[in-house]
Amino acid sequence: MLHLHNTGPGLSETHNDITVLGAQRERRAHRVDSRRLVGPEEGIAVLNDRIHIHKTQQGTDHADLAQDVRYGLTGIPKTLPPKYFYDERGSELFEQICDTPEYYLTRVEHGLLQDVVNDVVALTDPAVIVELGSGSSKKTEVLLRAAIDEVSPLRYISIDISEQALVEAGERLIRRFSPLTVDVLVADYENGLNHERVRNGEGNKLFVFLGGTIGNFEHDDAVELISSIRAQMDDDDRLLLGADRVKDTAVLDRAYNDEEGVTAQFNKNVLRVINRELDAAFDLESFEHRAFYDPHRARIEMHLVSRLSQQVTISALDLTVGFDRRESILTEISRKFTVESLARLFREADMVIERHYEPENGYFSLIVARPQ
Ligand code: AVI
Repeated sequence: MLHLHNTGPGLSETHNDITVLGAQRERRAHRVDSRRLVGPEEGIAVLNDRIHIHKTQQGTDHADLAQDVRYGLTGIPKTLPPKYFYDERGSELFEQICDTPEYYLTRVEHGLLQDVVNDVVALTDPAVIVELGSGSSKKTEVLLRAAIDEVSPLRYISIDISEQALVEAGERLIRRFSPLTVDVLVADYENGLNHERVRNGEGNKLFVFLGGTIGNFEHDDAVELISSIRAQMDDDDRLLLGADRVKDTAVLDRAYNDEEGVTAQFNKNVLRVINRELDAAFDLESFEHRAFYDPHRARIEMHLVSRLSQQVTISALDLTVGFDRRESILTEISRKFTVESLARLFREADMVIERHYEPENGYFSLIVARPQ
């Protein structure tokens, strides 16, 4: 079951409408299924024709990491940017987090997307889907299945820094959906959004930013990111954004402290990355994972806390970092939104919310927005 916030004229959806949306989805999914191409046996040549991989950042990653680590670990308090979680191992750990019973975000967003996807497609009529931070693109399949039709070709552009996950996902998608072409942009968001593949092209574009990743940005950075998506949009283009919502603190705390300890491993993975890439000597056992919800700032904070007073050398930076006992590194924030804070976010990015979908428990939001 689903609620839609009434965000504009003519939008007085009720639960009855949602039932209808579900029925449309079933019919449409059936029709599209019968068009699936498929099976790896159908050939790598076709596959290569329909997938292009573009790397935009070769050579800069390492310098960025060095600069960010020096800046973050010599500052007060110590911080590290969350993007460095996601090497191959980190991306796999994140996929595992999504499967833990405590991490509701992925499941709730996926279910909500299934419920509303036909409405989203009818509203946005995309010829090109541009996804930021797509990772394994699993949820995107729901969207692609609904957006592909018999006559018009669909182009999918995925932007992420995790090359392996992107390429695997791209290959899977073109096997599964026959009229689809894929451009894989191995890039950060800024470079990806400015890529000529994103700037050029016919037809409506639907930009997609799912998973609640917008919450990993401070407010001003989130406004800047949405503004830079907006800068690539024509009047008929749209943005589909997923955002996690403020809810019971215990539910939030559990989601970032799963019993199996996958999130703890994911958190510590940033130290592995620094050890490997910058020849550092972090002892992972001497740091503990700590994540908690701060209701005043409406955000989860994730930290790595030093169990002891220690010095850690980072050879490639010619730097030794001192830690007091219980001193922590802030490794990630994950902001949680209200209907009002989401409205403010889009307003400040000069965008208008056209649809705001949420499940009955209000756990998550999917928003379709257009340029003001
Ligand atoms: C990617 N991002 C939306 C996740 C989140 O929930 O903020 C990353 C994550 N960190 C710990 N668990 C998941």
